[in-house]
Amino acid sequence: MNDTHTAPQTQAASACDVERIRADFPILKLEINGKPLVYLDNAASSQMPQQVIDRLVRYRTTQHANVNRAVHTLSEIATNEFEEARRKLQHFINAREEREVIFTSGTTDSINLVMHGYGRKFIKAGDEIILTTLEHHANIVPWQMLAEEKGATIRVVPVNDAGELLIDEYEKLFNERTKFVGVMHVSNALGTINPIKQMIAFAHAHGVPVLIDGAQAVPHMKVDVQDLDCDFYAFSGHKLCGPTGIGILYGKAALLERMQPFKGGGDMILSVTFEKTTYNTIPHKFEAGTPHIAGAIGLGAAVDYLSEIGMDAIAAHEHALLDYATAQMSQMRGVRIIGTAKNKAAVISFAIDGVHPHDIGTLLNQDGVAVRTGHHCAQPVMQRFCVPATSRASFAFYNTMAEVDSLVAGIRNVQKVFA
Ligand code: C6P
Repeated sequence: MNDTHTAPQTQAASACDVERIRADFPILKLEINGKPLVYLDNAASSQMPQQVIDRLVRYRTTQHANVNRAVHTLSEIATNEFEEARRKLQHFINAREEREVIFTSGTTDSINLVMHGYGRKFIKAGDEIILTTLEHHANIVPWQMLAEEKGATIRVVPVNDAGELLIDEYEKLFNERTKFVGVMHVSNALGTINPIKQMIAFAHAHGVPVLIDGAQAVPHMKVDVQDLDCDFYAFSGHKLCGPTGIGILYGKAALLERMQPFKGGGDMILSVTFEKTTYNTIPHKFEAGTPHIAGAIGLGAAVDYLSEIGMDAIAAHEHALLDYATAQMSQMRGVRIIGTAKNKAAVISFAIDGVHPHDIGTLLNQDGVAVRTGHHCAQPVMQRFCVPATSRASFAFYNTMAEVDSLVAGIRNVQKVFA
């Protein structure tokens, strides 16, 4: 290891008090293959603190019933807790109204809701939808399905060699046929933070609504949907220290009201006859069937937990981890970082000369270091950088500088094995 890179004691790290935070996460005490777990796969799914686990247990053991359906005490408690969770999420992203917050099963479900609810109603033959090269498949495939159904066209914003969107090219794509923009806030494959506020303003100047895939942003920085002025914003609970199977779609009320429901069934109706059904008000119009009540309540507890630490402190600590890891890895001969945008979140995709990414992942796992290897559900990004796959270390606020050292030591070991 280069001796100049000793783990810095950043102010942010102390603001985050990482050792105290780590004590909240039982899973971080695990050993894998006889080594302390170094969990660097947070972009895939983050871990859950005891506070969220306890909240789920309390719900399961003392509060569970179906919501919005009965007058008995438990049903009232469950309904109140479920709606309280919605308010917590509203405040977390600074939505204007709680009815703008829809519980879904995750980012994928949220984007599909917009495709079915907005896209199928308002996108017509000949219309154009702008996406970017960086998008996760969740923000590509639904739009391709729509384009095929309607005879619409998808236009794609290119990226430079650093993995930054070419904003001039984005602006050139707009014309009178442009009817929708879908763009991710932070790239899961490269870590690029996209200039979405600027992109949203440009789209709005052309009367075009914008959906933001915020799956990799909300866990790592303060997101204010009113300040961004986005029309839709999607994210998942399980990347946010919450449960799997729960997520959020934020949508501006005026748009949600004009949209058609995505799924039909109980709870999303006002009245049903065989002649005609009238739909419930938002957000319930989009929440057919029994929701993931525990998931919503658990996610509410997760955002309480994160808010207590503070999203600015989280962002600062993760940035310090990114800088420290980047400084070390960029000096390692035979190691290439893919994605070197100036504005990045704490994700490092990398390749090691002569070693398949899956071998990297397997050998790192032997050292207890969990990274993801593969195309990260972003195959167009892999094609753009001419790689079949990458290895990806993705950090969270509970990671330490010492864990970065373990990653770097693991990479050296991989190089030794394949020398
Ligand atoms: N990315 C990763 O390892 P779901 O599965 O619906 O919770 O999230 C899908 C999704 C959508 N957009 C972005 C930017 C994402 O990163 C993800 C999930 C994981 O990168 C699993 S592929």
